[in-house]
Amino acid sequence: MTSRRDFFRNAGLAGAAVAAGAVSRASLAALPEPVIMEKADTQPPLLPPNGRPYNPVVTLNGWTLPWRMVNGVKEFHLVAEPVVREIAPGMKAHLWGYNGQSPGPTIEVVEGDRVRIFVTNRLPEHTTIHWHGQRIPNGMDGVGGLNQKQIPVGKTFVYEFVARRPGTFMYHPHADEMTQMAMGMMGFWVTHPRGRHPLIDPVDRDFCFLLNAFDIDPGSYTPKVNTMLEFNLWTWNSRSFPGIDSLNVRLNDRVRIRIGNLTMTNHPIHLHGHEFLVTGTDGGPTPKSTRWHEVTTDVAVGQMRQIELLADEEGDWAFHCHKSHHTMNAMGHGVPTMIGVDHRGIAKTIASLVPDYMVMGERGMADMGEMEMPLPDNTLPMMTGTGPYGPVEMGGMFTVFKVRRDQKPGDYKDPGWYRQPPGTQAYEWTGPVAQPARRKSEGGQSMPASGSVPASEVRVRKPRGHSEH
Ligand SMILES: [Cu+2]
Repeated sequence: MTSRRDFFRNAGLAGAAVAAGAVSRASLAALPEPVIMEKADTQPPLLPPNGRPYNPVVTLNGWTLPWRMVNGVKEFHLVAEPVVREIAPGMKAHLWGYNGQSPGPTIEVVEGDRVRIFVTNRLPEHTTIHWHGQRIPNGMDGVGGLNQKQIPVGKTFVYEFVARRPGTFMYHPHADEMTQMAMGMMGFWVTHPRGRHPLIDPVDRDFCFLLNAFDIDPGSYTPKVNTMLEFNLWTWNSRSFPGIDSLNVRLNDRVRIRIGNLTMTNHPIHLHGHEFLVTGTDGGPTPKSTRWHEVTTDVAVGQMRQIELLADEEGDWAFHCHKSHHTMNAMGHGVPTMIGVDHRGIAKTIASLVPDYMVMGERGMADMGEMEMPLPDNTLPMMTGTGPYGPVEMGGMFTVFKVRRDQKPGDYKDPGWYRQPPGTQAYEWTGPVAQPARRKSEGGQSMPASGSVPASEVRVRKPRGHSEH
């Protein structure tokens, strides 16, 4: 029997890191007491209180699960359960996750560690956990029906294996997988190398997060689990911009970022201002001869990518998925392209029927980033966020990589907005602007136009049965 005090002493929860936002639930005899996280904020790294030493990771808008050491075995307790996750300020979702949040806590161990993971099922249906990417005994691989019986509602199963290979991994159910992953059940796993590894360089900051996606109708709370492609919330660790914390580093820090994709589509992840190397996949560290510099790397479905860079350019650098639909929140789809369409006439008519009707997108969509639009409760604006110079017009899979000269080693706090040195920002030209010379005939040299081409005309049909040019 382990009391709450014993558990905390054994686990040696160093610092306020986890203790601050965590509560412990009352005892399950002989099991490590589950530690529950109540906050969606990025928690500071959990320094290993015992076992082999390692340099811990920081999980974006997440945390690392404490363990207890029993006769040389690291024991963890995961509780699969319904959770309320704040996707961003102003929107909460009813998800399924582990230990109070979705995704679940990151599990950090060291190559060669023997780990024992108790998994308690508090969901309304059975579940399992698959330890994606790891070399483990077949009976521990977690595919329900194939490797084990599913964990029934209310029961606890035990997984035990040696973390044989260092690298970047994840965990997720392999039971009613479509539903359980669409509801947010997943977590990150990092196995640190034991001592110096020829392909794993030490870094100053080591971040990790999962790419995930939800389909939650504006005004509702529960994801539609049958959605395959048309998700409306693109998230990093179940958070959407501006709810995703920035990655804060010190100038000239060596930085590693580990990314896993558990959505149904690929995400080209793009960093501004720096080049990086892909130093690892879920197959382990990449041979050095295979590494080349990139600024965007595609993370395909079910893959993990580990990137590394030297943060040697000060500033606030955008870091985002390069699919522009993935840097928008709900309402981004089903809005017709209205650029160039003059609908002054109909706006009044519709407004008499629909009081809150607004004309959208006549001059592009940028207005959406600053408009005060009436939204249903519990949803996020499509394009949002405010920077030091105005609306950022983003959402979804977007955040900021903040490189600062005066950020202290080990300090992960947001330093605020970057102050650019005078004379280093794009500025308005106030001199004369010459009209550009325009080509008179279509086609150019290779396909000269024969004869004159009539100007094309678009016919726009408007309501009330009449049409105009
Ligand atoms: Cu994407």
